[in-house]
This record gives sequence, C-alpha cells and structure tokens, in this order.
Amino acid sequence: MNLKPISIIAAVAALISCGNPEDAAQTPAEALLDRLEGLVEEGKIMYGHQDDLMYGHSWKLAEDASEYVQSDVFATAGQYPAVYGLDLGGIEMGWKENLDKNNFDHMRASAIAHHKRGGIVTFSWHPRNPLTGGDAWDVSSDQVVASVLPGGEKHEYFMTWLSNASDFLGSLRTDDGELIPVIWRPWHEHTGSWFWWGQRLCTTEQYKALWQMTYDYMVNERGLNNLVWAYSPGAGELTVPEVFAERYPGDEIIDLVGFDCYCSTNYERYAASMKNALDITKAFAEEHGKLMAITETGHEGLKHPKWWTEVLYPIMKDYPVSYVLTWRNACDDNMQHHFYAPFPGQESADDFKAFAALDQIMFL
Ligand code: BMA
Repeated sequence: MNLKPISIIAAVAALISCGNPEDAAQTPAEALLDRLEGLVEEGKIMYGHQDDLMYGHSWKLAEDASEYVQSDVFATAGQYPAVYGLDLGGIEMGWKENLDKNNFDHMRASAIAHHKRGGIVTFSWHPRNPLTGGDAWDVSSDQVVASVLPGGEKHEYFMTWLSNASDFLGSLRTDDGELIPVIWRPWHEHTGSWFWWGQRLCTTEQYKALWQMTYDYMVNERGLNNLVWAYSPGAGELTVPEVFAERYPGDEIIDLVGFDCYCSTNYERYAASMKNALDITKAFAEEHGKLMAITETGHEGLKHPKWWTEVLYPIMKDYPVSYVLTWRNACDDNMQHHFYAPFPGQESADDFKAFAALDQIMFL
C-alpha cells in the first residue's frame, strides 16, 4: 500500500469522527440558528421582553428565589415571552449585580430556566468605560476604543473584561453540562454617539477591530460555541443603507442583523422610522444571507391603548422578522414610567392579549 501520509491522517480522522458522533453534532449556536431560520420560514415573529423574569413594574425577584415564574408579560397575557433579554453590564467589574441591579446568579439560572421552557435568550452588554472609569454612556473621550485595542494602554485591562464576560457566557449550562445557546449582541447602537464605542468616538476601522478582537477572543481563544452574533445599529441614524453597512463587522462574525428603534407619542414618525430601518435591514440581511430582528423597541409607558395591534404589528407583519424585543419594565420608585410591556390593569393590557393571540406572533 502506498498511502501518502496526508491520506493516512485523513483516514484516521474519519475513523475517529465515525467512532464519536459528538464530533459530527451541531454546536449549540448552529442548532439555535437552525431553529431561528425554521421559525422565520414558518412566518413566525417571536415576542421578547428585557429582564422579564428579574422584576416587573411593581415587583422584584426575591433574593432567595429558586424558581423564575413571575413575569409582567405572563401576568397579562398568560404566556411567557419567547425571547428573554438580559444585559451583562457590570460583569466586567466582577460585580454581583448588573447595572440594573439584577443578581448575576439569578440571571444565569433564569436564562437556563427560560431555555428549558423552550425559550430563546439574548444578551446585550453595557460595559463601563475602561479608560475613564465612567459608565457606558461616558463619551468624554474619543480614545476609549483605541485604548482597548492591541497596543493600547487599556488593552490588557480590557481583556480581563472580555474574560469575565466569557466566563459568564460559558457558564450557561444545563444540569448535564451542555452549553445553552444565546443571541449575543455587544457594541449595539454604534451609529449614535451616546456609548463610548459610538460613531463619533472611534473610526470605522477601530470599531470593526473591536468586534474582531471580541470575536477572536470569545470564539477562537475561549471556544464559546454557543453564541449567535447579532449586529444592531440605532435606527435613527439609518438615513441611507450605507450607514447600516459602514461599520458591519463582516459575514464571518455576524449571524443576525437588526436595529434598535423607540416609539414616542408621534406614532406616524415611529412607523416611518421603523419601515425605513426594516427595509434597509431586510435588503442587507438578504444580500448577506443573515437573519433579521427588531433587537430593541417599545413605547415607554404604553400610552396608546392599542399600541400592539394598531401600531407595532402592522409595521412589522410583512417582514421576515425573527423576533421583536421590547425593553424593560423598571421597578425602581423613580422609574415607574419606564416600562415597555404591560402589566395587569395597564391601559394596553387587553390589546397585548390580542397581540399575543395572533397566529403570527409567538409567545411561550
Ligand atoms: C436603558 C435604560 C436604563 C438601563 C439601560 C441598560 O435603556 O433602561 O435605565 O440602565 O437601558 O439596561
């Protein structure tokens, strides 16, 4: 027999992989992507709510809670949101609680509980400012992204932040040790200039390098294979499709594209802004073979009694939107107006039930 060494290696590799079905299995991220694609093909739009199981308009999870069943969405519609959003802000500092006072252990356990219930989890990240020591909204310096890139004065320090975030994302495991997949959405709303990674605070090259560094570290170095990577500009700045494309990190990194768009009481303006962002995102998603979603939206205080079926639903129903996530229901005394999902008795509660009952809209 005159096999070339390379063929022997290939033959041995094939034998090993035949003997171990795990090798051929999908990664958790691939499995989630398949599931998301299947639901879009069925024409379903999943409803999502930020911090849904952590607190609501007038309740907060008990410190010693061991189950995650309370939810303003469930209390109103009798079903849980299909998508559960959480934010890692604060993990970089090694804090026990995130920036909105959610205990990280409860975040982890509730994310796993939601996954077990058949739901999908998404994480955003509002990390503090590694150069100034301020928060994510501290835009006093336009050198922050530069400082965390290789060669920058905060590079080593910032890598410990990525390490902390990776530790958390890699700790999302079921009882039998399997990683649960999540949609991971860092460096969001970068088309605006209100976060330290925003438009005026770094160049296009620096922004893309930040993504590449994040991806290389989490996927290649840490081996996290449970992340579906999402890119989400702010809708307000999407005057032309080029703005959407300008800082796109690349097809090798991104799996899902979306945008964040909020509703004031000017509902026509919201509809116009949403349609514009949906058109741009849809064209981009099709061209690049990616999924699309409305990664953040909502009408603070839900002042329109039929906001769900007469404002939001008509805008998005004809687009292949994977999910639409409304922001959090703050429970702090001074933030009672800051809610984006109804609770029993809220003026849009009946309409929310009607929205949840629509065939196209998916809850759990
Ligand atoms: C914002 C507000 C803030 C919050 C932040 C991160 O839109 O809800 O109160 O701290 O998101 O969750």
